[in-house]
Amino acid sequence: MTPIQETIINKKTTSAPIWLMRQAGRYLPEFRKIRKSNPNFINLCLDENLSSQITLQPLKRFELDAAIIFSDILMLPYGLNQKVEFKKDFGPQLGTLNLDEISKVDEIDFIGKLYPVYKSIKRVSENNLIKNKNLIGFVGAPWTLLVYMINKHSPKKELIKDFFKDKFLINKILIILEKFLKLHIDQQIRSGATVIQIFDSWAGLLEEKDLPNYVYIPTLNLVDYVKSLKVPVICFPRGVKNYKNYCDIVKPDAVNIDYNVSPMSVCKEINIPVQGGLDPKILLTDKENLKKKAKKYLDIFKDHPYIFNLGHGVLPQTDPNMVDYLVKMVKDY
Ligand code: 1CP
Repeated sequence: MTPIQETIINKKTTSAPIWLMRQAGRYLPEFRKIRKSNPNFINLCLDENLSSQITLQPLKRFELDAAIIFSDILMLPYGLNQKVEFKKDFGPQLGTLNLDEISKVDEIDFIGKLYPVYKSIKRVSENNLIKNKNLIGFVGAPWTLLVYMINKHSPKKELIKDFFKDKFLINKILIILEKFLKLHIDQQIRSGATVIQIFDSWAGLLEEKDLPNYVYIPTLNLVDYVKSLKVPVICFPRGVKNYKNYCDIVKPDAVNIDYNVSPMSVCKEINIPVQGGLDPKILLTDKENLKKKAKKYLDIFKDHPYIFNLGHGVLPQTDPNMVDYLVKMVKDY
């Protein structure tokens, strides 16, 4: 068993494995070099040679326990023929959402469009650097994908007016998303992904009363599906107020917490393995502070199955030496 499987499946607490969200990304000069000559982000994700190289870049530098495949949650709407572009200093920009158009897409079309992602996963899984480590496949949760597909760009703090106006459209999209998210998860696992993480980055935009319809039920369906494939599933419902309720209803194998929740209360209230929490901004300060803040999480979770990670992705302005320091510190704890 890998260290992450020991933590999630055997509930081992003797040492915390570590990987970081956005560990392959703009803070690494070797990534920026590739990115510079590949201005089209979607095409970069679809280049199996480059995307597998990028996936492995952080493993060459740091003693991490997992790689996360270099792709994006928005490859799913792309696979459904909605236009997706990543604009510099703006973020994702999606095209018109045409229900007739996306209803026409079948499994063969979808797998055909995303085939390079699966080939890239296969390549990484065959590389020596991933031996006794996990390769994490991922999807966006239905709610978060719905947000991008209808809102068309990052909601930052709020949704477009009238977001919920067309309930018929929303329900149709949720049904289509469930089908293709399952397919995308299945294909990633068949290609070599050994853990699945479900990112619900915009769960925090919903009021409590809307969580069952848009977050709990659709995510529970996916979690049950991943479990049926005998692969551990980690959920990250960023920004939800009550992580305990979420875990009780959605029942993931592990939960990633964001940096606004109190790790102490989570440790007391939640009895499944926990991942993450540290504010990525701490990596922009100094080593002494980083050590202090990281140690806080390790101390609190010392008798709880815990995977070290952040409360959101590594920021582009992070110094790789700080990441190196953090990984070593967690390993030596
Ligand atoms: O060079 C660049 O400008 C690209 C930046 C970048 C990267 C490195 C984007 C654009 N996506 C990715 C890769 C990515 N995205 C990974 C794999 C690499 C890794 O983690 O090491 C993963 C797991 C994601 C997941 C993802 N994409 C999420 C969920 C996690 C989160 O950050 O909340 C979301 C919301 C996206 C959408 C997305 N992709 C990229 C951007 C700029 C955004 C929008 C974020 C926003 O709306 O504010």
